[in-house]
Amino acid sequence: MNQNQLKKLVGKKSVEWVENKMVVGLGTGSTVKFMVDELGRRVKEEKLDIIGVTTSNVTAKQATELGIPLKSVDEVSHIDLTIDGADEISTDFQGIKGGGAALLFEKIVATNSSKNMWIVDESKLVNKLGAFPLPVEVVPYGSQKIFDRFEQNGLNPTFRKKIDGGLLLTDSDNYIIDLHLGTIDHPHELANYLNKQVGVVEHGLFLDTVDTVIVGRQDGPQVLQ
Ligand code: ABF
Repeated sequence: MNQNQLKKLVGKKSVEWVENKMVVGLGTGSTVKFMVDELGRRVKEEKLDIIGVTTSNVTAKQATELGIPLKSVDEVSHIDLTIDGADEISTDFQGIKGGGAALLFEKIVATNSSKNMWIVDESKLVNKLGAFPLPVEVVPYGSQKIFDRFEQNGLNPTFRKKIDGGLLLTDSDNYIIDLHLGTIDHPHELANYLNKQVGVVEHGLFLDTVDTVIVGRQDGPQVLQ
């Protein structure tokens, strides 16, 4: 199976954990797209009675088109399970997310969820985080000062650009600075440093967050807990 088929495999598999009356956080990305497709099928064909809470305009559009009822995170009392993708997952279940520039809303939904599940193809599993550039969402005002400070500290920053070369804006009209670190030896220390930087809104280190990971393997979906 190719990468896309592995993503579809885990996207479908993950929906087995969704039960009637659940409030389900819907992540962002191409793997999640397959999950939402399957969720929409179950809502339509099995009359699955759920509420979706989205993390991006892209997912909201897809879910709406499939007839999945949606509410914002502030309109629900709780989120039973959030299913999302990830860019990297280390052997100790730490993650980097935000390749899709939706990390802020993804982390808001994830931190308000009773359970978090990540669905990935096997290419996302790494021994140590860092090969994937770490996304950091920053307020535009003062972002160049943050960029310069990251550069002085050897964090190899780049501004996330659109195809036309302009700076990408997140759903919250912020910028993304990606840190090209290679390896992250102490992710909790790095997260603490980033959390202290005035102007940093959020970062893509999702630490001590996930409960279950479903990995797309050639011999089928592997459930890790
Ligand atoms: C999303 O899942 C993002 O945080 C991350 O970038 C993405 C992974 O992308 P894909 O599933 O398309 O590989 O939650």
